[in-house]
Amino acid sequence: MSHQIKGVGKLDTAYDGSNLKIGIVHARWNSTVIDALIKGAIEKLKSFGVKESNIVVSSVPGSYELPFGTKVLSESKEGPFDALISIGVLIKGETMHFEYISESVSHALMKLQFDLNKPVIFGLLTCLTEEQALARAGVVEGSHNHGEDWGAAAVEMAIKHNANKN
Ligand code: DLZ
Repeated sequence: MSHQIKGVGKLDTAYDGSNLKIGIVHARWNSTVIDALIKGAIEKLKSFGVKESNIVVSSVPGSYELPFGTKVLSESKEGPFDALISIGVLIKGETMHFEYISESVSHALMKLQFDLNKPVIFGLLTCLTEEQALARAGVVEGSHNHGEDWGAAAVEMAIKHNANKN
């Protein structure tokens, strides 16, 4: 038996993402880590057949702006989107209000998906150090890129949600 510790695990089915439109909203703080996470998410979306032209990427200053930035993109003329991915990196050492931002952004993103009635994938890394953040973005040799999980989660949740609407 193989043990999967990190990542979204084995998917139930080979999802077809070729008709999906996905919005990615990312913060610009900690850009090395952010760039790697976005790349991982986009590569995974494309591996499910999501067309590059159907992936819209938009940025906000910092993670605190993610919930509102995600709402703005979702309601913009760029949509409608089947799912959104909100990506940010909070590093405790760099912010006195780490706990406040982490908690409020987590709650706001959870609530947003019910308000929008569409999946909003939680791509917020909350790390104690920059090394941890780099290791969660696949930047460190042999480490796992969580952005890939978020891409896979977006496709799975979009397809499950769309099937429920029809
Ligand atoms: C202010 C701040 C700090 C200190 N650290 C981070 C961080 O590690 N990651 C991040 O995404 N954003 C950080 N910010 C910016 C806030 O999220 C926000 O952009 C500002 O407080 C303006 O509302």
